Amino acid sequence: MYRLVCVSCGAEYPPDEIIYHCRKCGHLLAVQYDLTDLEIDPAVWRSRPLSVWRYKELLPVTIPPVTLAEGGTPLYHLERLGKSMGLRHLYAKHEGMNPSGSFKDRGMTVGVSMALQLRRTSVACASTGNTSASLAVYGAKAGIPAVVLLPAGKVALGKVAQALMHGAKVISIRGNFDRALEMVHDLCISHGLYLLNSVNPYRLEGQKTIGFEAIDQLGCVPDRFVLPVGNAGNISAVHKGLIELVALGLIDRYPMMTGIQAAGSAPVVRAIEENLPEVIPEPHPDTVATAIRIGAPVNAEKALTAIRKTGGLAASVTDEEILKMQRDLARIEGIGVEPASAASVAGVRKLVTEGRIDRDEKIVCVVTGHLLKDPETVIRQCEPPIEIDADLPSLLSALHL
Ligand code: AN7
Repeated sequence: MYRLVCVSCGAEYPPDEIIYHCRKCGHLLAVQYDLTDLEIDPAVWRSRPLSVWRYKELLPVTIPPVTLAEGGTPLYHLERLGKSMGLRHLYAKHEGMNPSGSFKDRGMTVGVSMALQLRRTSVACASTGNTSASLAVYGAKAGIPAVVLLPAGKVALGKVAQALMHGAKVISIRGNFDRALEMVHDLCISHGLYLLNSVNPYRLEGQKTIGFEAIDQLGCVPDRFVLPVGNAGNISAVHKGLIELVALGLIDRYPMMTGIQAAGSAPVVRAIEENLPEVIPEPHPDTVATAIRIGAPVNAEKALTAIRKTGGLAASVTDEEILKMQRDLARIEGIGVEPASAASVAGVRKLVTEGRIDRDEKIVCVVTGHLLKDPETVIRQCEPPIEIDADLPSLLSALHL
């Protein structure tokens, strides 16, 4: 049993109402379960495969879900990279290993399942890329049409390729993500498409399972979760999941929720640093990490709470720091991620250097999307292949042998 509850004024709405904002105060809604009614046995959870659906008692879906085996992503111990920063317990949860190559699949398996449960016949989103790729994939699996709005020219190639190939109606707008989100919201309200951006409370339910899985894989609660922040949905979702685990008595403390943004797109970091009650939107966000090129994060209010309540941190990293970490993850650890994902680990490096992270902490960085999402940014950083004539002497000469 669950209901939708306004995160600000507490107004309640029935779970089958299609609503994205509180009618009384305009804030977002969250799914609230009757935790006392739930029968959750951690041994039963552990007996199921590691996946989003291991935790189905804490998810809103009651029909057979639209699923492609999402979640169950690896948690890597970054031994060498950690050592280079003086950290013994640095981990990366590689969300790029999901079906469409990003953490968004956790949200979409739940969100698109809810679209069917709520008898919606089409779905839509605005996206910096990964949400659109994921929605296209899950729309295809569900057999319903998907409409995606992208900021023209600012979406990484792999993501556009996925949205197109999986059959979404792909619209590029001459404007940024924040404007695309406003437009798709209006479209959904006026024409009944089911909106699957992170204003959708059900989608975020799927994303909270990143935290559940990491705790299960680590065998304990980490001291810190570090996430890249764009629309701030993911950091809020993971925090919400942890609140539920604490309420259920399954864990007894909170990891420090730590959000990392790109320097050119860092309204949440600014709000934390300047102790503002709310985020001031950045009108012209810009960063090489196009996934998190978001100036007006809709979940900022929840993210500020998550960071403040858990004694967490927020920090921004430059594009240079992001790209250096993308290369270091690739070459020192064999982990291929897109720039936005490298931001979380780059943030750790910066915070450790500044002495704001204790070197004994157990730290889980969420690396959110796969390297191949943005091949152009990869190619730009690397030397091109050495082209030679097809004979052995040329090969030996190219290898300086
Ligand atoms: C790789 O696809 O917003 O803070 O429209 O693709 O929950 O927004 C993507 C966001 C981090 C930020 N890493 O997560 C979209 C979109 C990657 C991402 C984020 C995104 P939120």
